[in-house]
Amino acid sequence: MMNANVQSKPVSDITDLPALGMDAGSIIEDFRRYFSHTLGRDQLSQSAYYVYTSLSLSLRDRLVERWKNTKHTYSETDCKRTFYLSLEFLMGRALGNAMLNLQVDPSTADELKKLGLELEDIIDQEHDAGLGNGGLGRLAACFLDSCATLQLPVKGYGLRYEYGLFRQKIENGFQLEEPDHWLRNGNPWEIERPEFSVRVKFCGSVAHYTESNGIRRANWKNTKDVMAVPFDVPVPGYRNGTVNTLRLWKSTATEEFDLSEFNAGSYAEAVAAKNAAEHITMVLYPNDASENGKELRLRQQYFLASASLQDVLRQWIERHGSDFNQFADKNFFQLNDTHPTCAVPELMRLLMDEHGLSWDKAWDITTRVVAYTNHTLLPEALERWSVSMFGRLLPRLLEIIYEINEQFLNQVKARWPGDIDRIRRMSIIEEGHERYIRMAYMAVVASVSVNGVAELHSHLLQKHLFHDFYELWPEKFNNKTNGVTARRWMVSCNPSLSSLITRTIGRGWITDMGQLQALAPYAEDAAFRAEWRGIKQANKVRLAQLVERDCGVVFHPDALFDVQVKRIHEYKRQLLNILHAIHLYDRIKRGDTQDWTPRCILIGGKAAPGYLMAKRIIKLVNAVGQVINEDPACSGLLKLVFLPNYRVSAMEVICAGTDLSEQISTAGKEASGTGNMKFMMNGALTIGTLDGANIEIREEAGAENFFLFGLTAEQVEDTRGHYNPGEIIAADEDLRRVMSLLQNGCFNAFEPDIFGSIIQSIYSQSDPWLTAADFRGYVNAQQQVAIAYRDQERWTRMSIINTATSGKFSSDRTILDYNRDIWHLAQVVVKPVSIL
Ligand code: 26W
Repeated sequence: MMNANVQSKPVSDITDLPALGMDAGSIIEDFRRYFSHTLGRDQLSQSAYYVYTSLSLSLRDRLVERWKNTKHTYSETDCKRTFYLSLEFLMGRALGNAMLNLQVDPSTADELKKLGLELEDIIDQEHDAGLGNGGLGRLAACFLDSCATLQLPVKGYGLRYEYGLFRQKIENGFQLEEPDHWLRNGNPWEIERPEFSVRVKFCGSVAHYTESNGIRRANWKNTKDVMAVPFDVPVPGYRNGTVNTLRLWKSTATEEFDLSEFNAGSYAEAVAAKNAAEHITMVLYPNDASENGKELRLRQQYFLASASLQDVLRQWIERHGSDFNQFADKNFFQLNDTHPTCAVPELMRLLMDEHGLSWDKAWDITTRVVAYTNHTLLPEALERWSVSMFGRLLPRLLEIIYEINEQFLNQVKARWPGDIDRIRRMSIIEEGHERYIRMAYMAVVASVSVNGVAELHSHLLQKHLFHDFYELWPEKFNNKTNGVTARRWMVSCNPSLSSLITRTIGRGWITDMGQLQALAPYAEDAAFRAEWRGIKQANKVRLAQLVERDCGVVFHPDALFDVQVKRIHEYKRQLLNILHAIHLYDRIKRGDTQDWTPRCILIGGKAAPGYLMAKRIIKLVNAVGQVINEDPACSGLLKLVFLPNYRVSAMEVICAGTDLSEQISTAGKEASGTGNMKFMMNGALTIGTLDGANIEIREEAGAENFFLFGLTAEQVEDTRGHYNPGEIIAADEDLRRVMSLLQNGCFNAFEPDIFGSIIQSIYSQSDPWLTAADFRGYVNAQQQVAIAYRDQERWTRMSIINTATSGKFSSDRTILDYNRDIWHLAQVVVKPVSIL
């Protein structure tokens, strides 16, 4: 292991260099040197990937200057910091973002052209950093962008998965998963920092002893240790000199681990042990909203929590020694869902066992520095770890959790004496045949703040999942409606719309999205509308090219582009969308096409590999799409495609070219949604239920600019127990015909019965997603969409109003709310590079 202390006295600072030029000439010069000298390439080996790497390195150098300034400034000012702990960071591509936020001279593109290189093509070479599943991971990435832009000292901590979320291939309409070895060609955006490696303990046993001063201590011994090696990724703020850090941990074997086995003559076992250590950060778990209790996943969670906390404590001790009195005033940890909740008992352990604090002192600190964000109400997504597995892997943590629970339950008993049922309900340990640790309850008990991610969701948390806790500690609970960053989701992915907006209302909106309001009056300006429409049209052409390349289907840009992209899940009801597509097909086949609005439907998203129903839904989209797209009767009227391998970089093209955003989850099930916000700010109209942030989107845009349908969350709850889809289907001729087409094998002539389970689920009286119940409302709302779209002037007005009223959904607003209510960080201005 590299020694951090190998330093002779410096004669002068070897890093004291003149600032790098930000002009196109300097950037291109560095780019050429990287290409030719560092990577050793020439004209003949001008593979596009080396070009991408060279340009990235050239920009990274410029980031590094600002990065060092930022670290230096944070350290000098000894400011309070927040650490955002997350098992997922869905960063997507970095190059375009770095160029935007660094304000690279626009003529750089022209200079590249002179070398025969297209900037767009270079940017397109970058492999998405897909270290997340969906909403929760992308939210973490948007938050980092906002924190850096708002000049808040926030550091992300995550895992450096060797394999990100799987690549999705479609074969014969079925999803196939392929490993995403995203680091294969190297990653110019990370810097390895082996000097800050830390040791993480697993397994072993705990011995208790009494010190000479009478204090009881625990010794966690005979552990199997794994090293955590940090890799830092720069997170640039928007043109403000701040570059924050995302620190990702990679697991490796300890040196002595190998050695001891090797000396015993077990070479093969030694290598196997090394493998086991390296497995921890090998792959991202591809489950979105369903927990499967796998041991390796718990290892990942503890590995992140322990490595990150040790890293923070090391930095604390370097500066403050072992005096932890001010620790809670200077540090804060935000837990992105329960996934990093091992941080609670681990912080207790480190403070007590490693730094000698008493239980009470450690608990006082822990409960002042942790906050928890919940991202889902779905019961199958709530993390529970079996006590027996947890105890084998993390025996010391289990002891601490039991102690936390005992003290907590004493509080409950004091407040509600004799209420045995309440004790059972609230216990962090779920009793039963097998005992489980309820991670969400532990997070609530330890946190100063518990928040949901949209108004409705936060309300439902208080009403149901955490109701008992809300009664005990109402002051802990709050809402933080999600947001997304306008830098990636407008400026960079929709440059023509952004420049029209900037020409019209100035550039302030990029860091203060509320200013988009000023666009509203232009909805009444015919010339402005024409320009707006022209830009949307061009973006639709770009989206159509993507669809043609990846699906082999031609989308006509005059048609209504109707898009649903998100993880495939029954609660998100891609199935309802398909039923509508079949209904439109049925109308075409029976000649009901008067006043038809041509429509191109795009559905995309990944299914968890073990989620069979979701995978069957993908097959259904492809099957229905094939019939529709091949039927000459549909030509010019209707298309339906499934876009394979939906990911961040695809969404950048999709959201700019979408007319209609599908947000059709069963009310009460989608915590917030964030795709809905990306579509809205890019001028798409929403068809949606009163779920998640849709409610707030409709409030902001106005009911007249939103296509609403469906049961409310309350009605959904009330329907339980007396839902009769058979009756609904029988009573609705359109739905009856749709079901017949499905049942008669119209879409699976050569694969009998493959959609049986789907058909059954729609007919089931216990269908939790109430697909049949919302069919009529959905079809009617879609009819309103079709009418509105035929009046292009009206549609464009509504589109402009949607963008103009999307300011609330900036992640800058969300982060300011977190900071005002929870983190209380001071803004730290970093001195610009040039004047140092
Ligand atoms: C452990 C298995 C697992 C994995 C991921 C359980 C739960 C999750 C996440 C909570 C799923 C998720 O991404 N939730 C989404 O979070 C977004 C950001 O807050 C919300 O916008 C989405 O509505 C919510 O589904």
